[in-house]
Amino acid sequence: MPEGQMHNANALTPAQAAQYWRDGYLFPLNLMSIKEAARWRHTLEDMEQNYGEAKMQRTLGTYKRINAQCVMPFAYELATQPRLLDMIEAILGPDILIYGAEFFIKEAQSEQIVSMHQDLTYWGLGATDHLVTAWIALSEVNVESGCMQFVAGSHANQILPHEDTFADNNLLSRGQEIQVQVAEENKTDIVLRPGQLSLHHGRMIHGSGPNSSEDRRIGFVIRYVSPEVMQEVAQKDYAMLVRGADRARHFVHYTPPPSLFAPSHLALYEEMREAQRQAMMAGASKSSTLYD
Ligand SMILES: O=C(O)CCC(=O)C(=O)O
Repeated sequence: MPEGQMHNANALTPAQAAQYWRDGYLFPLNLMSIKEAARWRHTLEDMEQNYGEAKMQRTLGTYKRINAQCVMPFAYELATQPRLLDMIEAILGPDILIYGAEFFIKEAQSEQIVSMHQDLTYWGLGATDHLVTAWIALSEVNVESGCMQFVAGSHANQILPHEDTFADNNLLSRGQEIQVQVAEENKTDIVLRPGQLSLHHGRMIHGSGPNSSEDRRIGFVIRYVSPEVMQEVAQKDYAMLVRGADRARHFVHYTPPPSLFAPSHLALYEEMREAQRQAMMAGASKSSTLYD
């Protein structure tokens, strides 16, 4: 095994893993230097500047927000850094699939928010414990720029009722908002410097406020699952095996993208999007710009 690929059993200490299971989240974890984070940001922004919208079936916003790992090699690369997978292994065990990866970007001085919600509400994956999200900061992430807020211990709930608001300034696909009041003092601000990350459980109650800073707030977000997770609403679902083995085979596997927006993977992207749309938009009263 090449040196850089060696698994590091100490990526999280047992105490950190226990803290994740107790609180439903863990932060801040150091993944890369500020300089390295700036390099990934540059790769992202270079793609944004050179995107030829006219030639593509979907807006870049859609490709950034849904399954970026399927069409952007650098997103796949970011999501499979050995040190990051070591952290995930400490939570999920040795068999790891990527369910999805996306960029959550709030432009400078923007009103965009994410209402308080639980991720698993509309994914069709049940209320599983075997899904963890890594949220990597590629810019300064603080209260001013609209960091996430988590409610410690809220993953102990099952999936609670949500209401679809479809609000224009809400970054979620249905603008879904949890129907429980969360007291301000129960929210923890997830402040991260570029290159740090947080982990959160699929039932964690969380959201984020507007970005009133002068810079963009950029998060790269990856959802990892272990093989026992299963799609229960859509007819089929897709995931990429990135460590260990998948003996359950609940997901259709696929290979990493060979190049940016490779035709083979754009076709696959459409298949995946259609399958996942069945779960994401089940029972919705309106269509969503992300899943129109
Ligand atoms: O980026 C944000 O502010 C929210 C992201 C989020 O809800 C998530 O990653 O689950």
